[in-house]
Amino acid sequence: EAPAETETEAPATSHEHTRTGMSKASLKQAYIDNLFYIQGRFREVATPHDLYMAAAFTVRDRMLERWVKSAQVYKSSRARTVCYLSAEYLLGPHLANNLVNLGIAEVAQRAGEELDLDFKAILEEEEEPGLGNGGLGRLAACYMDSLATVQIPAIGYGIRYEFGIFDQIIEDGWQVERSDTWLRNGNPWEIPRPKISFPVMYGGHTEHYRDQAERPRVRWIPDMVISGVAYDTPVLGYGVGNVNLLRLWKAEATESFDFQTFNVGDYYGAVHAKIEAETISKVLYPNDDPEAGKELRLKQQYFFVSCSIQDMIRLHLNTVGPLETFHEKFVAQLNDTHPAIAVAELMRLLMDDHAVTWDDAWATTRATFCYTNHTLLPEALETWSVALFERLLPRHLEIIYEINRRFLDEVRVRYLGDEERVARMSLIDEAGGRRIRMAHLAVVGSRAVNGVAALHSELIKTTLLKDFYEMAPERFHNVTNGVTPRRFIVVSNPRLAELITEVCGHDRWIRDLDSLRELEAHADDPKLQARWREVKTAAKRDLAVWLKRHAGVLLDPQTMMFDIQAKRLHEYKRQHLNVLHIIRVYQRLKQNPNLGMVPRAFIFGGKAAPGYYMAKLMIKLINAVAEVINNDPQVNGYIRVAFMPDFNVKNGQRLYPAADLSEQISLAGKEASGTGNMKFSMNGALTVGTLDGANIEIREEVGAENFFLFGMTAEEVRRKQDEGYRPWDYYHGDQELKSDIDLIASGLFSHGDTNLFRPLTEHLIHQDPFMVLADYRAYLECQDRISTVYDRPAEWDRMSILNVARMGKFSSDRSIREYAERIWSIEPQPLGA
Ligand code: GPW
Repeated sequence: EAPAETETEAPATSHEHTRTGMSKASLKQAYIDNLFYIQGRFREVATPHDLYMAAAFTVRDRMLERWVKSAQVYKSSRARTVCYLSAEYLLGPHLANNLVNLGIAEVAQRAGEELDLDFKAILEEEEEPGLGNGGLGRLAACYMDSLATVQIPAIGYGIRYEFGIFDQIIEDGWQVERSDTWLRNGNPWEIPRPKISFPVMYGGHTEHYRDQAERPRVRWIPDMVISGVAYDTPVLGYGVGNVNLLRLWKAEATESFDFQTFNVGDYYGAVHAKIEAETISKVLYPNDDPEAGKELRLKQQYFFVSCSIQDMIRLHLNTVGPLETFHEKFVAQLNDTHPAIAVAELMRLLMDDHAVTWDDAWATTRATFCYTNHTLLPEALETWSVALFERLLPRHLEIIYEINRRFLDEVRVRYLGDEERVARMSLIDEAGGRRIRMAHLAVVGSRAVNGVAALHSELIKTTLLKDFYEMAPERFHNVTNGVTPRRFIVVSNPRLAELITEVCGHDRWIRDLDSLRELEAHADDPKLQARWREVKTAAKRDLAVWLKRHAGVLLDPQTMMFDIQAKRLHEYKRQHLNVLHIIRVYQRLKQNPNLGMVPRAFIFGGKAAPGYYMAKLMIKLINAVAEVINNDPQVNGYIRVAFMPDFNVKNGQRLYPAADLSEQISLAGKEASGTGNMKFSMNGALTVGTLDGANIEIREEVGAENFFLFGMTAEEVRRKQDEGYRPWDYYHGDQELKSDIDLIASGLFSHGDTNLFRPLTEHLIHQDPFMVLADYRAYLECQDRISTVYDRPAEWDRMSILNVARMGKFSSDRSIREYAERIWSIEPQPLGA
């Protein structure tokens, strides 16, 4: 319950008590102080942004003592520490989350009211750090929250992109990208650490020499050196004293390098070098999968990896000491292959800078890293051309060659004469232009490898990394993804959180999500069902208001089922399958306007990679269908279509609470896990989904009877592909399917233009790599069952309550505990709040 409303403070024994008390009175005083002394404003002339900044500083001040204390305790106890290496952190707004994790959300709200502040407006004012593309980056952010909450000492390392994921606007139905200027007004959550900076080298050549002890050594003479400067953000655990560190690197020109150029009188050259250096952390690559061969991207990866590993070595030498114990102090988790160059970088630093032998360096390296794979899609598997490596990272190329030479010798000895296997397992793909396989580097350089959902981890073992699994099965694991209930229930759906707390009689569930099971006993209670429905309807009303304003679409939260698909636009995620269903319902309604059907709002959100033509065309198609349907008075009382612009964390928090139905309809075997599926379900949406990724485990947990399943299994997909899939046959074999696709092709949704969507319809009929047509009929039948059940509120509400009650497994706290126990061998370091 709410903290006692005391106006007295504990004795002034520390900074926290003299300056940063948690009482309402202290919060009010601090807020007014910050508004004046930090923003330099009287209340009367403060802008909304000033008001937000004062709130942010008020909260940040309250995190610092715990942060400094955590660092102190971790240092003196020489605690084993996880370093999470990730090119992306999709953090979302900090303010509300930090209030919740500090346990002062309610008292702060009351303080705000007494100061006559519009609390909601202040929260809205925050510009979110969008330093990620989608699931992978958001997972990193959830894991940072859970690491702190389950009290594991951790540092998140990444890049402080000046421009994060682009802002999406919709013009004439098309996605238009605008650059994300999140730092424009300053970032109150970060603390720059100009003294924590490291040189990062590129290019040049290597020299082999003998040191004073006549040992063979290598020196890398680069032709460019830049420096990485640390920017630190505290990450607070929920209801605990632990505060972990998110350390993001900003690229700058090195002073010495500047001066060198400056001294020979080349002023413009020096300025140019500065700009070139700063380019490295300028912008996030907006793709879910790698764009082939982009040199700047490789520079970014190496940039943050090199800074991070140098920082780890510095910390180790400062605290524990000898490098032989490096792997006992640190475990480094590679978030996909984006940081995989870390394997070669740690080898290089140990050998070249610290004179460690190859064998010792290799033992340390392999004991330090663990690798998480997040995809099986061939186009998303990262490779870099050997030529580019040679130019940019010549020393790393030598090291990778040597790792490979030694590794392939092991393979040869183990599998005598099997040269095909050797070629398959090589770190170098020799076919068609030599390329470095980053996943192989990550596997060979790691102690453990894991997938992100049970099915995905199985497929890793039987397909992508089969040969590696056969050689060392004990190194392969599964850790099913999770999401943080703090952000995705407490912050985003306060009404639901309050209702759950009331029904359970405690708020322990926020850190022990399994205890949501206590809701099960009440699933059939009509009184709870009525309130449950009220909470859902209120969230739908909020979303409807927002969508009216930002998408110009009017939805009826009272009568309509909110059917939502929100995720990156991708053919494998099959937003077009959803669209085919909408068109089917539309045609049915046109044929029979008196069809008594459950009214539905079809809501989409998601960004397309700027260079992904088909994904952008899918956005246009959704908006084109929306335009026709929303303006057709014959149907628009029953169905409406809305595209939420700029789906990001903030806007996601508006969607999840408002969903009745969650669309998780990727082709089986393609979505490694999915995490949106969990966020929706936690907020009481029922799922229509395939047996893909974590959907399978969600269905297992909530019970098959509380999940709307359709479509082929991964096994059936594989078989059909082997037999030779012919979408053409489905198109001609199903009248309704044909007529839905033909309606798109007819120009109905494109003002008569029969060319606009042709690439999409033709691709479906002739290629259909994600088997939309094969799953179409099953999807429609499933959707009809869904409408039937939605018409029986008691049944639906019961299912919704049971979904929430059984979501315990999908807390990222559980995922982190599994990593800690099974992969990292690391113990919590409890610190009291
Ligand atoms: F290609 N994922 C992502 F595997 O969001 F690297 N971006 C990416 O670049 C990749 C994966 C990568 C997603 C997966 O698609 C999703 O299924 C998964 O839930 C998520 O990563 C977190 O594991």
